[in-house]
Amino acid sequence: MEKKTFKAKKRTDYKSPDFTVTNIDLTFELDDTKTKVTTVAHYVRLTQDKKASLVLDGEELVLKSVKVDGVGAKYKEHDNKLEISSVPDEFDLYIENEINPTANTSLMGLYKSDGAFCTQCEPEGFRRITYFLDRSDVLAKYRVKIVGPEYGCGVLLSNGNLIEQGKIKNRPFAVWEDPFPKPSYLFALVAGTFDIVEDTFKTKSGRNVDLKLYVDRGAALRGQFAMQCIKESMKWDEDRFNLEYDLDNFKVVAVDFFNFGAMENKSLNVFNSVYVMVDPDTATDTAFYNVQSVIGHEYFHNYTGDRVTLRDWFELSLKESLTVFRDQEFSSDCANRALTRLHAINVIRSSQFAEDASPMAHPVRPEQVMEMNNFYTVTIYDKGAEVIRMIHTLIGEEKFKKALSYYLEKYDGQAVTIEDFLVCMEEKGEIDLTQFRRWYTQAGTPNVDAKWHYDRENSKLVLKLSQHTNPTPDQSEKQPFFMPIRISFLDKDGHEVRPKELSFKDYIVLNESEQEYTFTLRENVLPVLLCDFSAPVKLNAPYTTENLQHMMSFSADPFIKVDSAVNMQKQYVHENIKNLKNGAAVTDPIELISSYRQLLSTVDENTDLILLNETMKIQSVSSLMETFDHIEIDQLSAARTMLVNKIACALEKEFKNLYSKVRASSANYSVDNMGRRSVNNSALHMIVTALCFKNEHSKASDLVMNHYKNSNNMTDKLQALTDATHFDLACKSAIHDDFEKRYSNNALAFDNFFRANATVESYKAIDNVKALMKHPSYDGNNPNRVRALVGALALSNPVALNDISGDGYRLLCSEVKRLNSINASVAARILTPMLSFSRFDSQRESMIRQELKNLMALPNLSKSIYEKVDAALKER
Ligand code: B3K
Ligand code: ZN
Repeated sequence: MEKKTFKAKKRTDYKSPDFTVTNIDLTFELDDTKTKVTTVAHYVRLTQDKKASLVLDGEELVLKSVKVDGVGAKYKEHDNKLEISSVPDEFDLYIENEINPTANTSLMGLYKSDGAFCTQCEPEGFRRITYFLDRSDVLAKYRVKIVGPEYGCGVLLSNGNLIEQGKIKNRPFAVWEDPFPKPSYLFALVAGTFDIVEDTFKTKSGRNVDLKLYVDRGAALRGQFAMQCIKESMKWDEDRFNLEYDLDNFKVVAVDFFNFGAMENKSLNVFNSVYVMVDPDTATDTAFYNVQSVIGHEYFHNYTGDRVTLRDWFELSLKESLTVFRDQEFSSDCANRALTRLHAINVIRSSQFAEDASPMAHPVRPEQVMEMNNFYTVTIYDKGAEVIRMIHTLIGEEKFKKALSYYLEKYDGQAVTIEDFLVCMEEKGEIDLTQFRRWYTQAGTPNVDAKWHYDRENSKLVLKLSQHTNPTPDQSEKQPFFMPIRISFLDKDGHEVRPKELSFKDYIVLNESEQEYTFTLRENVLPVLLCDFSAPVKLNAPYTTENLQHMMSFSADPFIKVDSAVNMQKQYVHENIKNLKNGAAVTDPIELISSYRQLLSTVDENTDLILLNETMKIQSVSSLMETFDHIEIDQLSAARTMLVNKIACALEKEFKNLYSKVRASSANYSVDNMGRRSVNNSALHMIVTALCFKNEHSKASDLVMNHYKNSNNMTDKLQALTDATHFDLACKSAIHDDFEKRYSNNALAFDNFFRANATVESYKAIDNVKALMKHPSYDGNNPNRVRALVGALALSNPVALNDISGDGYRLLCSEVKRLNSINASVAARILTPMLSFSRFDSQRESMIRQELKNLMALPNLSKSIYEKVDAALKER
């Protein structure tokens, strides 16, 4: 059989469109299997070439009729295009076609989600609705008429303002008009029966905005928190960036079948229900925190994305990184700054560094793309947000705000590029970002090495920094990056001292391969580097354990505090992997234990519990993996387990004390309660770890059972469920039974059950996943279920996935194969960890290669999977 290949598009091949559309009138006659779509759009020729034909995009459409200015037109349908030749310079194009929402399992275009009609058009879903210039630089005004299905329908929604509604032959209809021109990827339609949570928001200029949140019937109470978050987001964007909402209504719909988190369609955001539906009984504190962040993110897109949009998809980071930066600032201001920053750093150091080290490594602005859905990545979103944060650090808050307003005003209603944004930042930020632009063009994680010594004669501390970035598959040579390194100094008493060289700022710039800096200081002052993780790099500094302890105790910077503990953990793990291999005695983490003991002994009502919890957390296997080029997964997990056991046993008394002392005041979510519960649950986990290590399983089981019984919220229940499952305690079956009874009819709550079982750190997880795929509450077509079960094994359980039997790989690939024809985006996402086989031993490498080759041979292989597997197999 001929090998299937797909061609990549290149960023530099961008061509402005030959035609544009000024207005589009869409009519939908909804039907489960035969929805009729009628389009009348006004096209205008932009190119000088009078002979150029109009070429439109379309996929899976049944074309019925095409008319140019009311007259049947000459056209050709080929390769997902509709080509209409000899068109005038300006004309109305009439198209009638049919689509089948029920058969659409890809969840792109118009599909049915649990009875409701719903659309997802970003990036290229609109072409699955009708033939169109489905590209982000064609901005048109939309008028949308929706005629409900014959069997009736609660609400009919689209973007903008409702201008008419009524009945046509017993079928309800509604007409919506969006006054803002937009690209097709921001179009949305939702039709179904929902409960509605209603509220209003008064903007700073005094306009009332009508807010509506549409949720599953009977679930309105679980939407209350999300509604609060909408209002909070609107207020925050006014206060921090002076951005006022621009329409009289804002609608959010929660749906159960959704490929990712949510979508920022103009004034009609569509959300995965997981980021809307929360109450203390069914959702964890983390879920509440995430709802706030995602509601904020989509709302903030109204300016950064919708009002100013993208020229083409290579520019995706323009809207995503800026909006992630904005949502992080929102969570920092409205929830907790340290927690938000530490989470963001963790995403970079575990997932993004892994992506940079993988065959799919790409710059924040990629140069070539085969399937755009593969590029909604941690590099484009999260590393991109770190790049925006560096600009913010370099120019400061005031200039950043000025530059952002300038950018949004200058390009309002336009489709622009990262370059346009950077020019605004340069102009209003009074900075030259020429070299800084390498962050957008070079993939890979920079390694920064630091050295220092004290020059007594001149009373100077001399700091030497050097940077080096390893090649990535797309680029063999890397030029030095321009980055701010935030720095502070601690004297031996733990006081912060400031040299005169840093009187106006708290960072130095590293922009060469090697650089030297001098600071006028007394002797015995410790440089504290990369405060707040001021650049997305791997820092290698010769800190002694004593230095790390000192920074952990005295630095005022939450990241430095936590990172000092993390560095001690890493030192221990690295050292003991060596010891394990050489048959040498395993060392004890004495210093780490004494630092933790010290920390725990000072806990009182003034302690920042969120920070305490983050400092005490033992790094996950996934984050530890990113501190190695070559991964020895069994040794790594063994060394990590030893570390947890030793800390748990040494500090059992302290954890018991903490467990009884720190409790949340109620089941409700608040940042304070989240901090309390996180410490209480971590303490429980450590006590259970110590008891199991000492073979006192029944004591552990009693403790966990009590924790479960006494819990009045999902956060605590989930901790008990997870510990019972992971330690295989006697109480496991009682807890499982109760959890199933309570939650198996609440899909989102029950995803926790799938996740807890899929993340057992051993072969057991593979058996669990296989068994639970047959559970009555499991639905292999729903992306949330797939992510909670197979996705959790793939993305959150490297130990089981990489089990030496190869069964983890086989299980994952059989799911990828099944999903290839149902929902290729989800399939390609969960396959990601298998691409980096060259970092593993040869036995695992050859098993993975074989599985990937089998996928490659699939006759109906999707472009999404082809792109990733091809990159992985050709790398070496
Ligand atoms: N812009 C959407 C993501 C669309 C993903 C398409 N594969 C949500 C967001 O980032 O806000
Ligand atoms: Zn976004």
